[in-house]
Amino acid sequence: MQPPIKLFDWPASPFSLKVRAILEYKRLDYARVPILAPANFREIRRRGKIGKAPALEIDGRLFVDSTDIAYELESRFPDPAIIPSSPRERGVCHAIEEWSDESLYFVNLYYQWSDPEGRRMVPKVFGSGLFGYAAYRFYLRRVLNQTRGQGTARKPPAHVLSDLQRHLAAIEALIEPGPFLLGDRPFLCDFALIGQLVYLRRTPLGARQLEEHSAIKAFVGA
Ligand SMILES: N[C@@H](CCC(=O)N[C@@H](CS)C(=O)NCC(=O)O)C(=O)O
Repeated sequence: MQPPIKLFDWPASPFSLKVRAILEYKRLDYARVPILAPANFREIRRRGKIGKAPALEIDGRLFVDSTDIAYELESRFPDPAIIPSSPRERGVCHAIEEWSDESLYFVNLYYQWSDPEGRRMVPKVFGSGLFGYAAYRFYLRRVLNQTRGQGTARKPPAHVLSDLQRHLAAIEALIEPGPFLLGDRPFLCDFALIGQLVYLRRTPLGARQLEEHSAIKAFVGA
């Protein structure tokens, strides 16, 4: 019998998307707990310590950070595997996952939260109530600080665009011959990258850039 699983979920987050895709690939039942509801928001900040989404509760134990969540799920539910068995493929999978989570993510954040076209979409996600407005202001400040601190939001728009185009060219090369990054089965690196690409595709500029990459569009749809 599978133990109960609860996903503290920010539906739009690329990391939540990554974890949901893994849970579904492993055919696990889980309940989604929206973190933007006030009580859940407080609970995740109190129990998760790092205050980020997603977090996953299994059997009453809470795991934070999508990478740690993925490894925990792999150790409890190894079939189908999301970590390659060969050491070299494991290394490549880890490097691509980290690049996707820690580098590509900031370019995507920029196109959602800093770029004027993307920023206009954000308040709708938080709803119209007072809590939604306060949460929007809180996260706007936080995300702008993060993208400036990391460096992406300090670059002029043309510079960020050339970063994005370099990333997309690399992704296109990495998914050849496909259908997945390491061959015929998806691994953790695929779930991480697909989460980021779905997030990017929701932004106006990201969607336009992806139009020029039919192989990437097919990969995201795969
Ligand atoms: N490395 C973390 C990143 C998680 C993350 O940055 N989540 C964002 C949502 S996309 C978040 O909770 N941001 C709010 C914050 O930084 O306080 C993971 O893989 O789970």
